[in-house]
Amino acid sequence: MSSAKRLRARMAETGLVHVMAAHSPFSAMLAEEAGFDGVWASGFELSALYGLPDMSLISMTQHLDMLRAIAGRTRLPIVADIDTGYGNAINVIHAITEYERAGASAVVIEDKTFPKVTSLAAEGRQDLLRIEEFQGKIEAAISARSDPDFLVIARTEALIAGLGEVQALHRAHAYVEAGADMILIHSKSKTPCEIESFARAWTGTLPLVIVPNAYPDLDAKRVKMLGNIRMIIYGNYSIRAAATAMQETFRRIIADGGVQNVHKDILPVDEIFRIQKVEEVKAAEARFLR
Ligand code: SPV
Ligand code: MG
Repeated sequence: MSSAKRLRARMAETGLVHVMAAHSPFSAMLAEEAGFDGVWASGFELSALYGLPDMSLISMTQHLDMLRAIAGRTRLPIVADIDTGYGNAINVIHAITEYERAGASAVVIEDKTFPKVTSLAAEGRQDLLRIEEFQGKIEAAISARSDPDFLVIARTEALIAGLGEVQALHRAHAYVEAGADMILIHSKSKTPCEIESFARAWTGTLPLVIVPNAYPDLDAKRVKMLGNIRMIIYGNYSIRAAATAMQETFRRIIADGGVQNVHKDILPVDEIFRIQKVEEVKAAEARFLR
């Protein structure tokens, strides 16, 4: 069974899948161990990993290379964040071919203009594409996939751009018409009200995807009550968690003048060995090195 088919099956079985952001194979392996249903190859996280803002600065090749590496070390389905699709519908065709081959199970493509500005930035420049043009990009994506289970998720940034619910619903319906498999509705509102209101007003046939980065109070219990959200993407929690731990540890080492105190509060090396699956390599050594 393809990983895309597994992702669809999991969604059908549980009604709601939990997808954790990953910026590396290691973070994806931790997400798998923790019990997530999939990983989000986040543009924000990979940009941050390179020390860059999420503004179409990292290339498709950089993102693909990381996705391929992630796919090599986890069995979890990967939802790829392809931003605006790296250009027009022709770029999208190329991107879908490459992402599918690299091991993605799904892509999320957003209706902003290239180069994009990260969604959560205060007063970010948020220009949206004409609806017809974005419909063309969705149709191009659908036509380019080879596995019919590969998911094309259309993301509208209408709420992010401040255009309101009516425009967001209008765009979402247009993207259903274009053949998308799911609709991602994004919001930077600090409370879940905007997303809950959209979900209640949504009469479209397709299920919704949300990214509760700005509105952390919308937990799975509340999401399930809305009834039409099938995927939660924890969009920047991996890099934020890693950064929290590194900041704290680095500060303490400087303050303490050494590692004598922090060493007991961070993972022992043996635990890193376990996650790296050093045992497998040792077994291969015992068998093959002569
Ligand atoms: C990402 O993780 O790259 C996203 C989610 O697209 S957000 O940064 O909230 O736009
Ligand atoms: Mg992104």
